[in-house]
Amino acid sequence: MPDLEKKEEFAVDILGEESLDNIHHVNNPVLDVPAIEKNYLSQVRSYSKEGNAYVFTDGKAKVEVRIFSDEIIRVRLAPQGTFLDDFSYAVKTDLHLHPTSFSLEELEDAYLVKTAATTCRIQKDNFFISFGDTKGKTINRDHAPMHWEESPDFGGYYVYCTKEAQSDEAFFGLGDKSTNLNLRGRRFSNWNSDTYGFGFNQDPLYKTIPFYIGVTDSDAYGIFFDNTFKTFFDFAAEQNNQTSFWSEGGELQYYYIQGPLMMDVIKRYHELTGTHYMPPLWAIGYHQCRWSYYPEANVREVAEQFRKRSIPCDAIYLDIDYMDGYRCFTWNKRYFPDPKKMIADLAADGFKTVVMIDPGIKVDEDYWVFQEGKENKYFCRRGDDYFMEGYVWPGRCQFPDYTNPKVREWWGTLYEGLVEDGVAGVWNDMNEPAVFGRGTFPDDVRHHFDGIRGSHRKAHNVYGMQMVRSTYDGLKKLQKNKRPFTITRAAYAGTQRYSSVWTGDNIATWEHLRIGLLQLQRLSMSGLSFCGTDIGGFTGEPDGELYTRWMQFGVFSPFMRVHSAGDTRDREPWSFGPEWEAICKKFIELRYKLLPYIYTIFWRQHKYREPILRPISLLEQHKPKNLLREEEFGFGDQILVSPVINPGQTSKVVYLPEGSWYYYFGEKVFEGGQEHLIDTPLDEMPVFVKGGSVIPEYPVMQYTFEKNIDALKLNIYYGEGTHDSYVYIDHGETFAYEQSVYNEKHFIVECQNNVLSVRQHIEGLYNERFDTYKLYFFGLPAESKSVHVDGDTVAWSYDEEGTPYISVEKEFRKLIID
Ligand code: MIG
Repeated sequence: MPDLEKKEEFAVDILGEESLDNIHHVNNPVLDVPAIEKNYLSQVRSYSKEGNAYVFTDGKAKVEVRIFSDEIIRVRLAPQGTFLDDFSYAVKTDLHLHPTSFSLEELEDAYLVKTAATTCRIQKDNFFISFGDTKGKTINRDHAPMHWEESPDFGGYYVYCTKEAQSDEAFFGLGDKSTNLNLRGRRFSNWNSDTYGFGFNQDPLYKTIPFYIGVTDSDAYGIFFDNTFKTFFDFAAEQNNQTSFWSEGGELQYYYIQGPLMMDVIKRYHELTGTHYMPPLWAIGYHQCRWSYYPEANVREVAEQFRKRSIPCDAIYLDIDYMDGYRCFTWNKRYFPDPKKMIADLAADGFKTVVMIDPGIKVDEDYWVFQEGKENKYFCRRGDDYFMEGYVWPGRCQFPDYTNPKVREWWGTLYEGLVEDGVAGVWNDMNEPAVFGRGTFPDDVRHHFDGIRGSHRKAHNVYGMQMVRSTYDGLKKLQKNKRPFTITRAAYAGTQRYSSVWTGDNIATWEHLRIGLLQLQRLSMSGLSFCGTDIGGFTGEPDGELYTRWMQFGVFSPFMRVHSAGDTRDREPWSFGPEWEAICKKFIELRYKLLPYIYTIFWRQHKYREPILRPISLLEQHKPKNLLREEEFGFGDQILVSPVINPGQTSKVVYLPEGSWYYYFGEKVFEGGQEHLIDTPLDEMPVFVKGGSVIPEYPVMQYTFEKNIDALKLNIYYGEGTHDSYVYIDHGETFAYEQSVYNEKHFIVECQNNVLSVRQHIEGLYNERFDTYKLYFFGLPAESKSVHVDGDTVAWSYDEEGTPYISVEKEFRKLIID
């Protein structure tokens, strides 16, 4: 409370005796305003139960501990006792999470909130919060009570959480960071930024995924700090024994996600934030992009070359130059006089057309998009109500406020013309948002934030996500329930529900090939499985070797697209001469052979929440050394690759997880659980198939659905033990799979004492056109002689390479080779 006497003294002091009469005007008792400093929770004084949550208080501040499931618990802090709106762009709105049971137990020194799997302990005397299993083991604990500091310029608080870092703990996650997989010893910030030609360790980049996983060999847990303001993470960098995260505003709100395996944590993170829907099949083929292919003759020429050279390709991209003066949703009629015809011709030849759309709308009174946006007040405004204006490609622009649901709805309808023209997919760029000169919007820009309101400080990191969300929703309606294909550069946690992503403007260097390898694994662990790099490097000039090695990595990138900046030399697969072309072709063909496998791992991602790329740490966290491996990764469950990322490399040490592994380009089988030296000739790369797998394979096609499949080829690899494999098939286009119109085949392969058996279970309502499987067997013991399928004996056939195969009805139940 201000001390009035003191105040008077103070006034007399600085103003002199005569101004005492005016004391009530000098109403600024500076000395009595509490200093701005960090405040910490003190002691727990009481608690109350509110539905699935308990709210603890130290008398003033409140902490809510809400139970989402047995393994997911959310903690929120209200420094003055009032929580902010419970709203999130990241978390799914249709969450179906429930704990099986939970209870509160009061001990002398603590409260225990217990679920069937997790114990959250709130220490009474200091408000430390910790998490552990139900047997008393602590997995993650506070190093300091949650704290905050008033933010006088903006209101609200800087909010902080500091946890202990164990000496052997490694950290993973955070989206697109261009650094080592293990984040330990580093500090990061999240503020979506247009970072052309970014470097190793540069931070922040384009995306904000405030989710990390802490791992020791025995336990993993996740922390999802769902805060859209500029956030910071320190992984035992400043203090070797502490991990902190904090924000410049908003609420200290985080989800603790229990393991014990990294895979469990990632799946549960997907439960909260969703997965990517099944992409249209063509979206996982090979894509050719360039800034920019124009005019029309150039686009047609590139497409023709692909077909002439028999190099498969499913999509061709039009970058900004297709527009009329960079006005979104228009065509430059000089370059593209009849876009509808061009797109139809390309489609007849098996090419989908994807076009760029940016957020900046040209300030031009004669331009319908600008007119509509202006009339309906859809553009962002500054603190003092001026329109937010800035320069981007079209010149002076205004920017839609995608955090307004009405604006999202409107933006979605703008694609009508492009969809009518036959455009199949949309590429959203510059949505950090990027503004020339100043980088991004100033902080005072106001946003609707779905009715909750906020300045750009709060909306910045979700701007791109909300843009691509509206693109996705719009396309879904316009394309009559066909699955949209969208790609975005900026993202916030949960963006996977609406879009694929790419890593932005990388450089044509070997270092960047490595950065891409790290980024894609990290994105995949952070919920954004459908990700890719600009193969070959966006800026700079790759030589044939770098381009080709990058193409090889591209086969095992969930999104496979070559892209390059306008001022670089040609980047088509044939641009580096016939030798490199032949290798690139071989590898693009490999992508097409693997399509049914890749499609299946997208299904596993969508339905079972499994990340597509799996670093070794994720496959085998129980071996401490594996937490540091970063070049090998699982591409789905059955294929392991280790891209070649150095020039002139003729061999490479590759760690293979437990099990047996078949080298894809030869006969050799390697024992897992150890490292091997693998030859890396230019036309091969370390690719291995796990013993016991069933890998579906399509014949090479020039584009998806070019040919009908008469019989599905399944490659079966002998491997001791019992192994599960899946093959997912649907018609590749609509959301009918949500009504079970798909076919999921589950194969259980058992190999023991030279006997191999395969059982099959089929689920779903889709019936493929083919009736038979051709089963090819690899690594069969010499003793294997006869084949019995559902009781009948079947005769062996052999292909040109001598590989034994049989044809069986696709409904077969059980097969034994002994
Ligand atoms: O200011 O549209 O990252 O992929 O080719 C550059 C032109 C804008 C940046 C994207 C890049 C794209 C380029 N864009």
